[in-house]
This record gives sequence, structure tokens and C-alpha cells, in this order.
Amino acid sequence: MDPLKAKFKEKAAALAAEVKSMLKEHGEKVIDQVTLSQAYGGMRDIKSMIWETSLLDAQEGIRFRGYSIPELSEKLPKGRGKEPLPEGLFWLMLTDEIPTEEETLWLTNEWEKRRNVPSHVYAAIDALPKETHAMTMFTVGIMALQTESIFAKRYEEGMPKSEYWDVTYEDSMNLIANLPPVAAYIYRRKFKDGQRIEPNTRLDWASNFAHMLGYDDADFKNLMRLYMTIHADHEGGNASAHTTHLVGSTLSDPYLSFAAAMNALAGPLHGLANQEVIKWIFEMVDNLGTTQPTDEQIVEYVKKTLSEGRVVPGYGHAVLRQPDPRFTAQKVFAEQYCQNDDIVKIVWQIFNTVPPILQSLGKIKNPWPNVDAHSGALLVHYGMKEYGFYTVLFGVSRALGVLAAQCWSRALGFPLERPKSLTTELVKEMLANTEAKA
Ligand code: HAX
Repeated sequence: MDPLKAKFKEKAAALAAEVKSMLKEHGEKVIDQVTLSQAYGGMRDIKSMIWETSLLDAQEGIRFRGYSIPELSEKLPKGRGKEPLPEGLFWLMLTDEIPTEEETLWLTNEWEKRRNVPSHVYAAIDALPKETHAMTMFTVGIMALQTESIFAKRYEEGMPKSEYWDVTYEDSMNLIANLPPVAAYIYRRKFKDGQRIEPNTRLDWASNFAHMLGYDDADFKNLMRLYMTIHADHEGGNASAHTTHLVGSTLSDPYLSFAAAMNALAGPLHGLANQEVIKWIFEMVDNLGTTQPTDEQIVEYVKKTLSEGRVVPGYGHAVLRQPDPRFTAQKVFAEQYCQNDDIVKIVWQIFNTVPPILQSLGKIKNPWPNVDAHSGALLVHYGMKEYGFYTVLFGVSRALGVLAAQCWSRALGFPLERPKSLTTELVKEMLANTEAKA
């Protein structure tokens, strides 16, 4: 058994036993209650799911296994680059331990060994017209990869429940290894010459992805390491994570669950916001006729956007109530690598001018930037202007968190997810009964 799987097996067995006895003793304890507003209002803040790999605090932002982004930046191995390697984060999410440089290198090599995209995956993408959105191509590519699912094959053969975690781990590792070449091909086919760039076996996972996309600049590779790390996980309730969790709970294999998650990520209120942000900024620049607008011009443009009944993309969040630390991490990167870039400067001007305007609407709960407010400007700086591809980058990173979490879900034996729904008719009856009793 490989070292990561062996460590995961040991940790999972211990936690599964602990959870079992905790449920035996405290299973009936109440951890939350649900209001009518929550039932109608997108289930905000209802504590009803277990997600081991990360936890989100409204004020402080995301912590991966207890570590904030600045702490991860300090503690995770960096290999030959300047930013933490996503391999290290995956190891941490799966085992609750910061890996050594050697363990991280082992994982780089392991994903390298597992990379093997069948030709029918590229053929499935080729069957789509080039105008197809990159996220649709990505989902099709993942679905085509599903032919390789060990979970599905073993289930068909009658695998016992005790083996679910093992094949989920195998599928997750293989899927993560194969996402970068598939995603890179989508970029090359849709936006470049259609030729695949062969991987460089000496590079780590994120920088090899950059290389296959056609970007060999050392700083772009650092950006990809950072990008792939900070977008990986955001606890379990966000739409892409929750979709993976829900679909996986039916024992759909990791490929099917992850493809479903990517369809959730493709919505403009979720991951697609990263393309919407830069599209909106490009429209602003075109509209104003300058890449160096004044704050006043930006304020006017924001007001125009709001008056058209549109949202300001990249701002607001269902949980966060402060600037997103993932936004801050990208700002820190930009301050170091590209502070004189016009589009980066616009992103910072928006950061200074937009929150008070949103606040003045009197209805928005969080006027601060989220992760998507900054990422496009960094990509544009390095020449990747094709914003229709940005959500695919997010998706490749998101695989790390949701698949590590899916390994945990199968190891802890989580059952089919099936919450209760109500009709408005029944709600009215319940209210009438409560009033009658009062
Ligand atoms: N611009 C304008 N209005 C906004 C707004 C924004 N950025 N964010 C919220 N509002 C509005 C809402 O549309 C809502 O208006 P109505 O009552 O008229 O419907 C009101 O303010 C209250 O919303 P909220 O409770 O503060 O926010 P929600 O939890 O309902 O929604 C969203 C959170 C992220 C969907 C929301 O802030 C939004 O639409 N933001 C812009 C899109 C975006 O950046 N999405 C990415 C989020 C992060 C992420 O998942 N990345 O992948």
C-alpha cells in the first residue's frame, strides 16, 4: 500500500471508531435549529453536514485542517518554487498532517505515474464545436474519463462496503493526475492551435499544468501553485463541494460526482464569477476608453451596473463577512510580481471604491471582495486573456478538496444524503397550528 493511502487508512479507522462512539453517546444532542427564513433562503448557515478537510469562519475566512492561508504559505513544502505546492495541501487535507518535502515529492511523482488520458477523452472533447463553453468541454472530458473508474468496476463486481474508501482513493488520485492534461487540451483546442503540449515529467503538478497550457514563465508557474492551493476547498456547504457530497452519497463514483460538481461551479453566482469579473472590467475599460480610470469613473460605472439590475461580480459572499483571505493572498502576490499592471490597479481601485457603494444598498450582507475578484487580473498579466477558460482553472483546483473530502465520506461510511422538503401549503398549516396552540 502506498504511504499516503496507508496513512489515510490509519487516520480514517481511528476517526471512524471515534465518531461511532460519539454518536452512540451523543447522537440525540441538538446542534442547530432551522428557521422558516433559512428553509426559503438557501439553507444559509444550517449545520447539517460533516466535511473534514476545511472549515470556514465568517470573519476569518477559510482554514484548511486548522491552518489559515498565510500559515499554509509558511508551512507547506514549496519544492523548487516560491509558493506552496498543492500536493502538500492534498496530503494535509487527506491525513491532517503537514507533509515533508520528501512526501510531497512522492505525491508529485505518484500523480505523474498515474497520468494516462485515454484517447477517447480527447475525441469526446473534439466532438464538441469550438464555441462550446470551456466548462461544458471540461465536464464532458471528466465524464469521458469515467470509463476508467475503479469504483464503478469494483461495484459492478460486488465489492463489499468495507472497500469503498480504497477505490474512492484510487479514483481520486487518478482523476487528479489526469485533470491538468484534459484542462490544458481544452485551452489549446478552444483558444490556441489545437496542439497538445507534452508534459514535462520533471515539473510539479501545478507547474506542469502551466507548461501544458503553454505558459513556461517561472512566475506564472508560481501563480499556478498559489492558485491551485487557495481554490482547493471552502468547507462543505458551497455549491460545488455540496454537489460532490450529494452525488457521491448515492455511491456515484468520484468521476460522476466531480463532473456534477463542475456543473455547479459553472454558475455565475459561484465559480463562473471569475470570468464575469474580468469580462466586466474589460467592458468598463472599453466603455471608459482608458485602462487607467479614475476612482470617480469606476464609481459611476459600478452605479450603472447596479442600476441595470446586475450584480457586481466578485463581491459578496453567502458566508464571509470580511474581505476573502483568498483575495488578500492574490493581492499580496500581485504586490510582489505585478503591482504596476493597469488591470491589477483597477482591481485595487474597485476594492477601495465598491464596498461603501454596496453597503449603501442596505441589503447586501457582505460588501467585500471574494476569491474571484482578483484572479483574472493576475492571469491577464501573464497573457491569459481568454476569460472563458478561467472557471476550468478553478475546477482543477477544486478537485483537490472535494475529492479528499469524498475519500473521507466513504471512509466514515456516510449514508445517502436525503434532507426533508416541505410545501408552502404544509408550512401554512404548521404556522396555523402553532398560532392555534399559542
Ligand atoms: N452586487 C450587487 N448586489 C449584490 C451583490 C453584489 N455583488 N451581492 C449580493 N447582492 C444582493 C443580492 O442579489 C440580494 O439582492 P435581492 O435581495 O434583491 O435578491 C441582496 O444583495 C442580499 O444578498 P446577500 O444575502 O448579501 O448574498 P447571498 O448570500 O444571497 O449571495 C452571492 C451571495 C455570492 C451569490 C452574492 O453576493 C453575489 O451574487 N455576488 C456576485 C457574484 C459572485 O461574486 N459570486 C462568487 C461568490 C464566491 C464564489 O462562490 N466563488 O466561486
